[in-house]
Amino acid sequence: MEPYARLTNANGMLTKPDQVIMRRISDMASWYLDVDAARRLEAADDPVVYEMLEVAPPAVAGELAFCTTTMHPGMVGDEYFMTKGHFHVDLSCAEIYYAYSGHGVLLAETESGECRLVDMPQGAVVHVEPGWAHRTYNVGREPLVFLAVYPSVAGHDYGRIETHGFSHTVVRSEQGPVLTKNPRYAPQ
Ligand code: S6P
Ligand code: ZN
Repeated sequence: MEPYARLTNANGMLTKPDQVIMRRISDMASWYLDVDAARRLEAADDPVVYEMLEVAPPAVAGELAFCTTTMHPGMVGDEYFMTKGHFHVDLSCAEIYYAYSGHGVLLAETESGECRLVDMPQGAVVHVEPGWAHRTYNVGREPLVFLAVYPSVAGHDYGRIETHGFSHTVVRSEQGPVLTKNPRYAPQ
């Protein structure tokens, strides 16, 4: 029996997605610390930041969905290219990430603003606990590809991140990627 889908080696994308979503700088320019730098990138060539390929069975209890994310390397000012980040609509839903190639970090945060940074080098398996919002940064020079597996009933709540932000974000430093406070964070 053939596998349901394959991660192709060149770019790590699933071979048979139900849904493909591409996010460019213009989809989230105002989410970066340096909005002017993001707008300049948008005006230049509006680069693709990441692509998501999802296999989504019906949203019924017990079912699992999975998704590969391919994040391109890049910076907006000193901040690494990042995903939008989300809470699951059903806060009881956890998630597992597997880092297939490249080097990322995962920023996870609770509703009360407790914040954790998890290293995601190639081969890492990361458990996103129920109730934690999560966002990924590509902190390497190559594309970052990771697989996410989550209950198909989880749902994705981007609105709360758009309105409140994360309390911290991840920027380049001489010591490597570090957390810095988000001055626009609005506690929930
Ligand atoms: C889904 C999982 C990932 C993200 C993807 C893009 O629960 O966390 O597949 O969807 O990495 O991030 P975002 O925040 O734009 O959905
Ligand atoms: Zn998720």
